Amino acid sequence: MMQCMACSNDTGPDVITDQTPPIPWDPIGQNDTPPPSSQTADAGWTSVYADAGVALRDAGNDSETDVDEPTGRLPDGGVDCSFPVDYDNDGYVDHRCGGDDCNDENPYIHPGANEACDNDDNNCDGNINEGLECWFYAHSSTSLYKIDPFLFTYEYVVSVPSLFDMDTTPAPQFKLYGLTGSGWLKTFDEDTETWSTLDNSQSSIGGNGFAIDNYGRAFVTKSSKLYEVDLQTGAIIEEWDLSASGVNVRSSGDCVVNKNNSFFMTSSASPLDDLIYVDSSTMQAVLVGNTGFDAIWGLTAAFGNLYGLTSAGKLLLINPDTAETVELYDFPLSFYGAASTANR
Ligand SMILES: [Ca+2]
Ligand SMILES: [Ca+2]
Ligand SMILES: [Ca+2]
Ligand SMILES: [Ca+2]
Repeated sequence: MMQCMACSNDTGPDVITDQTPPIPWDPIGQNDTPPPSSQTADAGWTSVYADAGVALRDAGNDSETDVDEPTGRLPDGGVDCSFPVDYDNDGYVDHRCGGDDCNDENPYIHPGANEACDNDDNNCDGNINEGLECWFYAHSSTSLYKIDPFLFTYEYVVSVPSLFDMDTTPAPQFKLYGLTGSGWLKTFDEDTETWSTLDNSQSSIGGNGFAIDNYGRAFVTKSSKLYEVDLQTGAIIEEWDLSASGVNVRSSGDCVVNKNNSFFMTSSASPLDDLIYVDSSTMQAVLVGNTGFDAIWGLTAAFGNLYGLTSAGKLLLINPDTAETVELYDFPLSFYGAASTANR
């Protein structure tokens, strides 16, 4: 049931479920009066009440009245620098109040923190992801690239041998394998930047999606079929018809295994690509949802995110729980496939 925040006759439980700030504002200079029950902060939401010019916040539990705990936040979201503001309690003062915490809303961001591959300047030195290699492999029909999904840069590495898709074995080996359309598996030597063909004459599935899970098991998708294959010989170990799950599946270009060892694939059974999850214990396909994008031919699990790459060059960020997808960048490339990173 929807809670009514503004109802004057609200005598219900002292809980609200949305995060709209309380109204009306308790004027500065008045005593710190406990707010009406309908305006008490829900858990996790910072209530801001004025008392003698100082912003205060609720102790955090929904049913409590506010506590005289200065936060340095003003009703309009601005900062009150009349005292050293360390809003996120990481020991560093907000940069807007003369400190050197470049993000005082996040306790994991402060000087001395470890830089990580993400969209943040984690150590507040003014640079994002400095000193790190934050890229994954993706390829077109002819070329292998390193794609940085945070800075949106790409670097040509070497040509590819007619690959339909590729993936990497888990760390620490982290070896790149390519799936060709006609023959079978290729491996890539990073030191010499050369491809070699495995002795894999036993199989020629000709699939278009290829993924290696966190235990080194290799999978190929083709139409509604999912195969587990031997990574050295290409021989089919087992195969499943995913349409037996009652879900209309038609592999549209790739499959991927994320850091939780969860298997996803894109499917072109709908006008725009669906995201399909395959339960590895039952091998049942589950429709997560529609991505709203066409021709997602590459999927990669990288740095905790699930990325899609389209034949039109789009880099997509896909929510694996909902299939909600946003376009991050439009590269002047045509992606055929992508590989996950050692840090999936
Ligand atoms: Ca801080
Ligand atoms: Ca911080
Ligand atoms: Ca930095
Ligand atoms: Ca970073």
